[in-house]
Amino acid sequence: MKKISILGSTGSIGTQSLDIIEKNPDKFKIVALACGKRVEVLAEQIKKFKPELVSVGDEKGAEKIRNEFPGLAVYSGKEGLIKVASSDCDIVINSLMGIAGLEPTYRAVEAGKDIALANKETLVTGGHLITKLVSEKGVKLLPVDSEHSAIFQCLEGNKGRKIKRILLTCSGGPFRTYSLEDLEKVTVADALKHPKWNMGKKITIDSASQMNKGLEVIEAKWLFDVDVDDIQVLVHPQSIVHSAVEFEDTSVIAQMGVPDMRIPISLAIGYPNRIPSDEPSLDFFKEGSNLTFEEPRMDVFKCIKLAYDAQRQGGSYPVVLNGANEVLVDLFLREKIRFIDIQNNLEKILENHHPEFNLSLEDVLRVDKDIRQETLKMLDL
Ligand code: MN3
Repeated sequence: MKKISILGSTGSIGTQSLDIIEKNPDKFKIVALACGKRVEVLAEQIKKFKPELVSVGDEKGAEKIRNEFPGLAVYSGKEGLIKVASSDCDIVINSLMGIAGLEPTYRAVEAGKDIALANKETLVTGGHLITKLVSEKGVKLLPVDSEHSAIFQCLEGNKGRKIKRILLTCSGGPFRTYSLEDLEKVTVADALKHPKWNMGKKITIDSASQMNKGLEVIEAKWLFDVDVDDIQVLVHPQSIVHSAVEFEDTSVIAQMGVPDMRIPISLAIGYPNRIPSDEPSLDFFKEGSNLTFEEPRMDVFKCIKLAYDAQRQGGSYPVVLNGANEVLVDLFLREKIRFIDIQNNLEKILENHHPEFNLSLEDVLRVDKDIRQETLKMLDL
């Protein structure tokens, strides 16, 4: 029986994780849950999964839960996230959004917990800190991101073998075939329609701008200890090949399946076991019959190139890339800027950045806070 705590239990990954846990009561038990604002959803989860402690985004929400569940340990804010991250569990699923996931991941690893990581921003901003701590503590860092779960699976049984390239697949998002001019006319509603994956708003916009793939390149660099220049992005609109690894002899091993996040979640929380699924198998004569691969168009979708450059330069660049992107995505969702302004502004911000190196956790959080303010100031907002 594995004891599990979830950061972000009411989001897309959180609820799908709970689906799996509910279907496998002999394998998993919930210890702690943390949510942001969806207090009603959390209340339902508490009734069903009976956690020992919970955390809510703010005190107002925490008060509601305390009134409804007297005797339950209820926390809020960052302190609450850290309580859940270091609760009495075997594995923490981190599906928080954005850099808010970094410190809870750090504290969970510090407390000796295995991590099922769905929060890629953790590694984009603090990859150097987390990977070092993970090896010091001897815990497992298990990717939930479908591409990274694929790479992880391709590498199983190949320990110590030299990787020639990682082939990171990318659906291309809803604007895959657009020109720069077309991107100027994109609306929030257009950008929220992802052709293959149903996800939270931030990651859906990141998929539309292809920044999601840029962040995933950096995530893969840290998870698999490779140079970003040994990672090739393959645009693969069918989302059937979830990623692949090429070895020294040019042999390529790929992982395939239907696009369903419950598969990588199951593997991460069930590891080293696979959890049986009653979902239909991949039909090679239907959705698997026409698999295509294209080169990424980095002249149009500049975010991927900006991410490669930021990681090549290192230091505070990836932190700035991530922090400014989070602010710009939020501004786009609130219709304060156009879709194309996300990448245009990011390009400017990274060009003007004066980097710092050897960042501690505190440094990362400070650089992030500063770039958020600077981004708003630059845009007069
Ligand atoms: Mn992904």
